[in-house]
Amino acid sequence: MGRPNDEVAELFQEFADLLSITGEAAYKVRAYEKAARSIAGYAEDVSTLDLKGLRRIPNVGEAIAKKILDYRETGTIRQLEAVRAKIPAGVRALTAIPTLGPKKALVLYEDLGISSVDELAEAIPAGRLEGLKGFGAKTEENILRGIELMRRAGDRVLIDVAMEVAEEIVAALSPLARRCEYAGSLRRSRETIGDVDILAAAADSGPLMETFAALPLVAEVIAHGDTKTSIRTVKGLQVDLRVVPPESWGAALQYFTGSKAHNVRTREIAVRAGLKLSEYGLFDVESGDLIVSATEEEVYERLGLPWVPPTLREDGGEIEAALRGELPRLVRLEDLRGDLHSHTDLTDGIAPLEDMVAAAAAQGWEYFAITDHAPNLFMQRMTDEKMLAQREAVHALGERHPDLTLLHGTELNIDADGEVDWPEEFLSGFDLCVASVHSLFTQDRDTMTRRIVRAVENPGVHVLGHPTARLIGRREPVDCDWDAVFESCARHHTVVEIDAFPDRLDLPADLIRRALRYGVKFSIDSDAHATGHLANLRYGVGTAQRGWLTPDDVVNTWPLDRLRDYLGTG
Ligand code: DGT
Ligand code: CA
Ligand code: CA
Ligand code: ZN
Repeated sequence: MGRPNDEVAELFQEFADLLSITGEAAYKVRAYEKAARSIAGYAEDVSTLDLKGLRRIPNVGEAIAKKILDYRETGTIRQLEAVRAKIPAGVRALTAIPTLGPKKALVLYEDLGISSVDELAEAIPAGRLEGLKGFGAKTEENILRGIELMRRAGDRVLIDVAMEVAEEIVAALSPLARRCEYAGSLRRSRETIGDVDILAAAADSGPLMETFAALPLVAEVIAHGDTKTSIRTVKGLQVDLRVVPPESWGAALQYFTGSKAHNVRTREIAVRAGLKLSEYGLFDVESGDLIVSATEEEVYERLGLPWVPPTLREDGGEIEAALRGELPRLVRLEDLRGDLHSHTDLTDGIAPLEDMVAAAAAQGWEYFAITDHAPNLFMQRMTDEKMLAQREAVHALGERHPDLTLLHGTELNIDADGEVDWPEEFLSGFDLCVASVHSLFTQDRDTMTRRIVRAVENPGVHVLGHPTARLIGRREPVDCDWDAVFESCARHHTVVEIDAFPDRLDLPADLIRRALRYGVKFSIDSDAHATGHLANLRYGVGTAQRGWLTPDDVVNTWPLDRLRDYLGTG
């Protein structure tokens, strides 16, 4: 089950969506949205707080705190049930389309009787929306893009959603097993996960299968057997548990980690060596004997290969590199010495500066950059005065954290032409500037390329933030000549960010590998808007590994002096 905070946050987000359908005032809708974000990002567990404790959560007042208590007592919120009852399920189905707002969904339902995504996907090309107020060609195109995005995402979930489930199951089963780990795409750190594969080693599978099928997160048992049991969680995610004898652990873990393409290659190598590799183990073909393979290292060794890190197992050249003894020493979470992108409640973060800095200090880092949004993201209401006051506060706070160097930075907005919020003179007052695209995502390729390259060339810009601006399952990456951008980044020493937020993971792994060829340097950043978000860095590291990055490629594994030298800010 999700963290109680996430569950409550989802309810308030839904409440906000439904209220906007019923025509509730915008400020009220926003209040619930803000509360949802605050609750999701709040460090303390809402299920343990009393009314007073709840009211200390930013953006949570008396009324919302009471609704949380109501939820805890009854498992639901009365006001939410009331609006749910007012809004037809058909409208709610339509609002699942990322590019269709609740108001337009209601119009489609009321005026045309459209009540499902499939129906809408047919109605648009059939011209049924023509003449409907507020639905021009551009809107139609947008909706179709949203449907396409949604269909492509299919039933896959973001990596953090799958990880939470996997870790809960591994923790529950480990006491009953010799070994227990998650395998499949999750172990390879793919950006989205189809289903979770859990592998356990035990002499007797019975108790493991029983415990698994009875876990509180199970909504449905799909198949129950001695070697494999599959369940569906309350959130609809499928989890397969396989139990193997301890002597097959290494071969089974290798098999179920995949990818299929990587396994095809390892099996071929086995065949050439007179061996047979399957989920049951590694066998000598002639004698039929099981070659004991308690670890993956042993399996790879018998194949004449060094152990291949799971994040490389995509048949993307890792077998060849392994045979040549040239696998990269991949960057790890422990290598990070700091974070170059974070927000506070001065803009859209939910934690005050002091809390963000304390959380960074607790990581044992050497440096930490605070990079709140610059003024052109108008909703955030930044001003020069606020920014300079924050700088003072950062300097003062720095004295309380002698082991942590605080960098006062900002996240600039790359405007339509590649300009950023402030002139060079003001920019030079910052220790570190991230610049990102936050608007006009659909510019054509040439315009977008010129726009981003211009920002990259700006001497006041140090990091290109979430470069493709994609939101997984919700917004396409911008169209851009990435070779031109990467070439420029390498030349101007502009660092390319790998934003670790699970719905961004931006730059994606395939583009990381492309950028690497230009000698680009990267930063793995949390883009944290709450203290808990620092934990997302693990997904940024996973993505960096899938891009074959070593610590030398990642600037925030470097000592601060080297980083400053590279950026020319020393
Ligand atoms: P997913 O679940 O779509 O995110 O991706 P995976 O890679 O977790 O795929 P999944 O769950 O179908 O299978 C887990 C692993 O088991 C897969 O990476 C490799 C192995 N595997 C499953 N079926 C086959 C198969 O038919 N042939 C081979 N060689 N390996 C398989
Ligand atoms: Ca899987
Ligand atoms: Ca599976
Ligand atoms: Zn941003």
